[in-house]
Formats: sequence, structure tokens, C-alpha cells
Amino acid sequence: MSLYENSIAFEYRELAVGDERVAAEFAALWPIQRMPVLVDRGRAVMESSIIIEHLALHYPGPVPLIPADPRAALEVRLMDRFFDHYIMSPMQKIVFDCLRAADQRDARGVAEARALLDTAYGWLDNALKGREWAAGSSFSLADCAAAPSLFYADWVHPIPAERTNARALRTRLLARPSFARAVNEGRPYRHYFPPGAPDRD
Ligand SMILES: N[C@@H](CCC(=O)N[C@@H](CS)C(=O)NCC(=O)O)C(=O)O
Repeated sequence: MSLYENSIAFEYRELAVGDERVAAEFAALWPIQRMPVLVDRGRAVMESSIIIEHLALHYPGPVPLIPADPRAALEVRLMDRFFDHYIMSPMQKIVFDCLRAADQRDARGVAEARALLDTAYGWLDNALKGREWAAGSSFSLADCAAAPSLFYADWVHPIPAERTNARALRTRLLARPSFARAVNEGRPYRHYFPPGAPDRD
């Protein structure tokens, strides 16, 4: 999304399942082996939020994903952390549990993840009151964190109908061209989604 927002040219490298050479290259770049990783001028930049900070610093464009005002930037970074820790992480807990053998499933951990999502949806719905985007009136880093986390979280633990602000943000993000493009490009891989993807979005 951040690359598309500012039309930053890049070469996409697919982490093709079963390609040992690509897997080894990826592990050498980032032993933690979580995507995405950006390689810029020979240097590996990891963690989505840091990649976006890196792009804002080195490839600024018409859409400033980090506000120039440090006070506004603080709110953006708070929302970014919120989505990563309290929406993305519990969502991933639910998803990864589906990859475990039936006798190794973590029922308690999954129940805790669902409870955390309920709390997070409630807090988010209130925080979004009067906001167009995740951190205010401008699209930002926070929306790059909100989009994928709300997209998948709603699949595994639907955002309740009464959380109208949270649901509206998810809908607005799906209509944002950079995210719509990323969602479309991910369509061929939907069948890999461990719990099974619903027939929507
Ligand atoms: N904190 C990291 C999280 C990265 C992450 O969890 N990536 C997932 C996909 S969204 C991944 O690589 N999953 C593959 C795996 O766990 O093997 C970031 O924001 O970049």
C-alpha cells in the first residue's frame, strides 16, 4: 500500500512456496522470516512500520504517510502500534492455530485472542468517532496497519454490527485504490488462508 500510495517503483519478489533458493535468501536477509522485507540499495529494511518510515524518509511523495507535525505523528504511531499488537496479533493467533494438529490446538490462547479482539474493536470504534481515517482526517501509516489487520480480523472474528465506525473504516479502506490493488493482487493466494476465506471482499 505504501509503495502504491506514492507510486514508488519496486521489484516484487514472491516467497514462492517450495522454492528453497528464495527461502534461503529470505532467511539470510531476515532470520525471523516474516514478510515484508524491503531491500533498498543493498540494505535490508524489515518490519512494515519501519519500511513505511524508511520510504517516508528516503522517497517522500504526495501522500505523507508520517505527518510532518510530530504531535500528529505520535497519534499515527499509536494507532499503528494498536493495529499491529491488538488486532493483527490476536487475528494471527486464531489463524495460526488452524495450522496445528487437532491435539495441539491452543483453545485457551484462541479464546484469549477472541476476547482481546472484542475489547480492541470496542476501543477502536470509540477512537474513530469523527475520524475519516485511522488517525484523523489524513490517510497515514496507521491506515496501512489498519487495512490488512481489519481485513483479516473481520474474517476470523467478525466486527459486530454495532461497531459502526470500525466497520466503516474497513469499508473505506477496501475502496482506497492502493489497498484495493493489494487485495486484488492477493486474490490468487486466498485459498492458502488457513481457516478458509469467506466469499466476500
Ligand atoms: N511485525 C511484522 C509482522 C510480519 C508478519 O507477521 N508477517 C506475516 C504475514 S502478514 C508472515 O510473514 N507470515 C508468515 C509466517 O509466519 O510464516 C511486520 O509488521 O512486518
